[in-house]
Amino acid sequence: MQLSANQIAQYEEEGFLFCPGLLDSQEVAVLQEELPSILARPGDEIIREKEDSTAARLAFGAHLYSEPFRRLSLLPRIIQPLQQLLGEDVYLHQSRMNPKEGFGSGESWEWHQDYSAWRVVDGMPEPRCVMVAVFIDDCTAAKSPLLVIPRSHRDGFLDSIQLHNDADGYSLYHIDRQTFERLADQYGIEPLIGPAGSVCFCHSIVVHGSANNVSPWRRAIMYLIYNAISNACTNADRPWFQNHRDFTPLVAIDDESLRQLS
Ligand SMILES: O=C(O)CCC(=O)C(=O)O
Repeated sequence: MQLSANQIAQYEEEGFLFCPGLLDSQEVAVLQEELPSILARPGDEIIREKEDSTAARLAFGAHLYSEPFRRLSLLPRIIQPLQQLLGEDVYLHQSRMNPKEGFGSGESWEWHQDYSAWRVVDGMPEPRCVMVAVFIDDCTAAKSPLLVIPRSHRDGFLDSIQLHNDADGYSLYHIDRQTFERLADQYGIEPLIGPAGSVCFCHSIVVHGSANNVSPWRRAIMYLIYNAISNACTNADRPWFQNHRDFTPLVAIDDESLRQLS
């Protein structure tokens, strides 16, 4: 899939590009069916919610141990737009599934720029990477959607960050209250809402966060983080599932590959 000049301009202007229904219902069903076995894994790659250890908060690296998610990460519908947006080949720096379980188990996320941890911890030189949010479930207003501050990438990398130990083994750098208020007043806040299979290409320094999911429904999003090859990380402190060290340029697979698993 090639993005149009208008779509590229929109990404650059707003800091994100939302593509509703990029995956069809067969592809979504394959991914949804795979999810429970990923969340049930016993390893450190699964981070649990603090208040409910039966609920997963994040599942890192699923594209490395799940065939459906491996294929998802290599679809031309995803890889080609990234090559356009970044102007070069990409590798996958990190993937994380956020299942955002219902009944309040899926807790909130402080306002942050994803790039902070990659820069401070992983040594990523520039914010030349894209966070691709793939909706595994419908994301509605009731299910605590991802909230973004459009255009906030224009303020660059914010040094007003504070370390917040979010869960065992996972740190989040969130922005301070004053900066958040200024950005929200200036640019507003937008919820990312759409059916399962929608995909959002987000700039890595767009400020975002989310509230507790108090609905009874799960709201899973798979975040695939692609980095420009020339921007590879220099630190290897974090484990394989948070900071991938294979900088080989990704080659897209057949666009039917995920659907073929249904
Ligand atoms: O999916 C969400 O609710 C927020 C997750 C998030 O902000 C992140 O993983 O960086």
